[in-house]
Amino acid sequence: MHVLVTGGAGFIGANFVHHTVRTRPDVQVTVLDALTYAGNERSLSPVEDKVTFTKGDIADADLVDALVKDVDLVVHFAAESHNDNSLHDPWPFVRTNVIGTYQLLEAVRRHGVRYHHVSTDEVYGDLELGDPTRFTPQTPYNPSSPYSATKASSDLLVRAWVRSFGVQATISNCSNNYGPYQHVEKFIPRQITNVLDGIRPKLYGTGENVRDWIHVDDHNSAVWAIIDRGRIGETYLIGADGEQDNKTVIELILELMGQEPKAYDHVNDRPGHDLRYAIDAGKLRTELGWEPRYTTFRDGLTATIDWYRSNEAWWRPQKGETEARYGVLGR
Ligand code: NAD
Ligand code: TDX
Repeated sequence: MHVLVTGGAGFIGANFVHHTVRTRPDVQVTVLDALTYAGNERSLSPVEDKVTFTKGDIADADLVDALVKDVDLVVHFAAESHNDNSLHDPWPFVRTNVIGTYQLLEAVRRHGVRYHHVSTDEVYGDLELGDPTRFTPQTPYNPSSPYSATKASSDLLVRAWVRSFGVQATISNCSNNYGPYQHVEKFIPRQITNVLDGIRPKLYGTGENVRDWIHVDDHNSAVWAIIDRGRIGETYLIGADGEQDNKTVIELILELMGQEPKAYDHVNDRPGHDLRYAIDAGKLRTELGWEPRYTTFRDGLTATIDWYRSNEAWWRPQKGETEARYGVLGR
């Protein structure tokens, strides 16, 4: 099997490539990635002799067509992925997440190629604190930010291409990922690298917002379960019962890094900040028999802290520019 991985130099895509090389030596991997500020070719260095890398844009119809015609499967991770950036400048989100997905769908339609679409639980909006409700595949779409609205748009394009054109596609909507190779703009790596730099971690607003954390390797094993055994046209929600509020996560990072757990600052809240996400992954577990391997957040977080400690050369070049961007936002 030959798979085209879009966004394979980003956080989850690079981990997907590592996972695939490790667990499926028979699969040939080609990566298409534009190497935006969020992409990092060095994330693929450990597997560079096993992967073909093309630098390019998923919105480039000719390039996408030329790559898609030679593969059996497209797994689509490429996106503009950061909510804060989407509030500042939504256009790259519309271009990559909507138009880029459109170009991929047209190419897989032309060439009859199987397609898996990687999306987010944020398409469902948010939930109240303390509400027993969790997102299911039946939850109505209700995105809050330009980022989540463009991801919702892309999901709906996929559904329409399945129904109207018979495209062989599946969709997954996953909760918040953590693990190695995540850009330092995101919550967990930002705080770890702040502590390593002697900067106090930054908590948005009151910090009562809840995210449902899953280790990136569990996300990727679920994506493969869906590719292997998922039903065409179906949506699968991916989550590992990992709800934590942001305040608890920051305090845990500080504790695990040997600091005083209250040594953080409250900063300006994110406009429209979603309160709580929570995934019911029952369909994935019962229908496809998937189970997460990282069930203790504390252990997964400890390993992630160790990774950032040991890989300063990977994250250091991003850090100054990222904090400068946050400085402008007052966060
Ligand atoms: P990321 O920002 O770390 O990586 C995105 C990658 O896409 C980068 O390598 C970037 O260079 C590439 N890219 C951006 N625009 C491109 C374009 N026009 N053409 C080609 N490549 C382009 O993102 P991530 O966190 O790895 O997220 C990957 C996917 O998973 C996204 O679709 C995101 O919506 C989804 N997702 C992420 C999370 C999470 O917690 N991070 C959770 C659920 C779903
Ligand atoms: O410095 C910070 N302080 C803080 O309190 C940052 C960067 C974030 N936060 C809060 C905001 C959120 O409640 O932490 C939480 C997580 O923030 P992000 O890492 O920006 O993630 P989120 O907005 O929840 O979106 C993530 O999960 C869903 C990914 O970035 C998306 O790509 C994915 O779709």
